[in-house]
Amino acid sequence: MTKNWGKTWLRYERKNTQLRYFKCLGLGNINEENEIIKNAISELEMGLQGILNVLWEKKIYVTSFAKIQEKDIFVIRMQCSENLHDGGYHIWEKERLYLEASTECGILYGIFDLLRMLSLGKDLAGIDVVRNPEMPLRMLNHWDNMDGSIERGYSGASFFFQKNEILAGKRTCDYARMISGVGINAIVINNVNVMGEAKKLITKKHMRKLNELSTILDSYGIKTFLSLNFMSPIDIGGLDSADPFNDEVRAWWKGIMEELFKNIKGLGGFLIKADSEGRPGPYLYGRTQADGANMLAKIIDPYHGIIIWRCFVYNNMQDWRDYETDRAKAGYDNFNHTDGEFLDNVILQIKNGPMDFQIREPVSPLLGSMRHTNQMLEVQLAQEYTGQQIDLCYLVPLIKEVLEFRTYHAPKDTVADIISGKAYGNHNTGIAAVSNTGDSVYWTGNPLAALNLYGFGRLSFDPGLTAEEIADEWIRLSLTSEEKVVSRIKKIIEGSRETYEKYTSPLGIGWMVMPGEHYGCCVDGYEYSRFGTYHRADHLGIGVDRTKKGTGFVKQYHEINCQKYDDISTCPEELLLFFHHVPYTHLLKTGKTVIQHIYDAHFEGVDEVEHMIELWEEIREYIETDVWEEVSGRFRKQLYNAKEWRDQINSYFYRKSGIKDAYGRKIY
Ligand code: GCW
Repeated sequence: MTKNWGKTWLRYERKNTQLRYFKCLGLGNINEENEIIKNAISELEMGLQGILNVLWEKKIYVTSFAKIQEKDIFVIRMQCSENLHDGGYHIWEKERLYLEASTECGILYGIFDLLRMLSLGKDLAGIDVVRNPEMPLRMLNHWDNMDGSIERGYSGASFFFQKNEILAGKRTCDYARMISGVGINAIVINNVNVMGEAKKLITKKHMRKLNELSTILDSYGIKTFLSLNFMSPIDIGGLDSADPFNDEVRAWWKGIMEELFKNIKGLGGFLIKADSEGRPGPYLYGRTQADGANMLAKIIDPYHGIIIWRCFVYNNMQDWRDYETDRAKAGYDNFNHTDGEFLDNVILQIKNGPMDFQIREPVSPLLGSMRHTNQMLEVQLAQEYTGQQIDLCYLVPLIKEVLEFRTYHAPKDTVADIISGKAYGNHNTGIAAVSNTGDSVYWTGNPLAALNLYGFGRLSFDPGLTAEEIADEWIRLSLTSEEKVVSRIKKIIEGSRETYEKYTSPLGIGWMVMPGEHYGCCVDGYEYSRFGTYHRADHLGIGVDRTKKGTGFVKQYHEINCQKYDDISTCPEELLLFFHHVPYTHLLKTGKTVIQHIYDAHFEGVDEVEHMIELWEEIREYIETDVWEEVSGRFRKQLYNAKEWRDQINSYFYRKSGIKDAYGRKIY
């Protein structure tokens, strides 16, 4: 079962470069008893042996910098310096190779980077790099349930929970290694929808095992977070209220938190989904979101705990006949007016788009609009609406688009500036991704989906990396470094997001998926639903009018973006139908009508999947058989899916509009 398990990008395969280094090692003023350092050194040991075939000689360890001997040519030391933030490191070569960091995590990340560079065959001669993580919190959110299932999980069962018990062991270690290897420093282990046994995760019942798990994570510099149920005082505390202003409620939480922080090593804090999709919250008691978050934040402040409060608050009981209410407006409407009310150890977690992880959405207008409130970005690696790890969809380009989006709210105004703390000078900020992992032998079901996990981590550390650089690294570390194969795989991956977009819902309108499961086409699946997810297509046109004259959603953006989206001539065309209702005959900048664009994109999308499959066929002999076959099987399903989407969408809009395809292709 475990052929590839745990290897992914930490394969450490043989490279015949740089042999002159690493004959021995000088450990400077490093505490060798520290668990993170122990793991860092054992990683180095494993890596050097794998990559360079250099054997580790423990006997030449020295414990103080002064005692480093002439022959020690790799020096690791702790050094406080203004240039080095928590997790940052400096690697340079001057006769010897040096690694310096001001924290244990910095040493760990530095070693991972060094091994990555060696694995990639980089020349370390003359190297001099200082690398600091850009985002303070670099987090994965697991939507794992205690029965072992994973909400929106497409990679098998949970490796944190099974049959209502916590799992902690080899797989946890391998996971921790893998994600700390790309700079992840926090994870939420349980689903934001806290149900069943998970409600008891904060009680004594699970404490010992939870500590075992968090201790492993902590030894890789990863903080453990738990999702909380705001109703816990009632559900498990036996109280008759969960009102944040109720003294008994507060006292109850205080007791719970004291126990947790006393007993769980590396506990970072909590993630809360409240007043959202049926999960109750402070609104139930006429309190604000800030009232709810602050009540908990105050209690855990003495332990340096953090409350991450999700902004996914919207009316999920909407009437499709109602053209006034606009779900896209909900995040901003619920939170923006409370700017400045949240305590400093609260972070608002905001999904990248105002709707819900569609293949194309504008950036949430809430990002950056609250100058006096900590914010972090939430993206989704689990491809709920983007192919469910069957269809290939490289998400780094999407995430980068979000990070580079200019909000105009501050002199440094991109989303990356806001969530790294540069825009407003705050420290409690960061980025979180809904994880795409599970107990699959490849971690991510589709072996190629591991690139999204890798890429997310690398970006959270260094958003300046390009999507191409990230893909290149990952392919070489995980699959092959054979040049002609690397270039073919890059071709397959590069445009995969656009390909997916082409054969699914057009021009930013989103949805059109099978209700509930969210895979596969169903054009009207969400058209008459209660979720606020409409395309508003009739025989004349399609799109949601979110302009000033429509729902007014555009007004939530800074004036510059507001104008851009409001004016149909400046609105980016890939988002046209998100912001405007247009006739099918509306002309795009390409000179095509909207309807012709829909037809063309859908035919192209399928052609592109066929091309991906051809490229994958060509490299068969260069890829490990099981990996090749696994991916191949998924490509076949993707092709089937793409054809279904193409034919259903094209037929649907042909039937609605009565307008023929200019090229007379087959439409049903
Ligand atoms: O889109 C919805 C998903 C739910 C998820 C929710 C959320 C965890 O379909 O499965 O619940 O988003 O983000 O809270």
